[in-house]
Amino acid sequence: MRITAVQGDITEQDLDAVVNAAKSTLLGGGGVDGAIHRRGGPEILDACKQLRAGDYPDGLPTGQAVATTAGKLPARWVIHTVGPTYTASEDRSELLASCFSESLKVAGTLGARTIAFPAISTGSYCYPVEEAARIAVRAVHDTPTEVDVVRFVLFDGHSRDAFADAVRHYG
Ligand code: AR6
Repeated sequence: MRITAVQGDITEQDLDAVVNAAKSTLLGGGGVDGAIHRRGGPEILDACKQLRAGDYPDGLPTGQAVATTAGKLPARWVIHTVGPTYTASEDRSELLASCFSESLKVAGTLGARTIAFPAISTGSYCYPVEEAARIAVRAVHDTPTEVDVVRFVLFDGHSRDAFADAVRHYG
């Protein structure tokens, strides 16, 4: 598996699947979530509403993942996952790691071989980016998968550097 960290916009990635840092309602929000729904168009929200009407009436639990169409995005699928909100009083690293391992499992069931991840939980959910990067890269590295390209796509230079460091150490 080839793991890389690049600076860029995840909505422009021409890979099989892009991962969305969703909220558990699956009904859109800000950050990456807002960008994916905006650029992908209403097909993604329609698919999310169907998931809510079907298998996920109470929303998607933290640490789990589910796929929809990618609408107008260059990718084929969006894999939605819900990161934990950071708190110093409780270790939520397993939940964050689960976002990556569960997304890879969903990718496997779709037959996706290439996938882009954002820096899940490091925006609105306040995870310190260096810690999140270590957790993310270790989780990807430790998950048995058919996926052979994993690209972390980071919006800002600081996050890119943190993920590039983690890839050097743990990838
Ligand atoms: N491409 C790549 N990275 C991006 C993009 C983009 N287009 N846009 C933002 N980022 P966040 P979270 C970066 O807040 O912390 C939402 O409202 C951003 O700079 O999107 O998991 C959802 O609806 C940051 O580094 O995700 C949820 O309610 C990183 O992506 C909640 O926020 C993650 O920031 C999820 O919070």
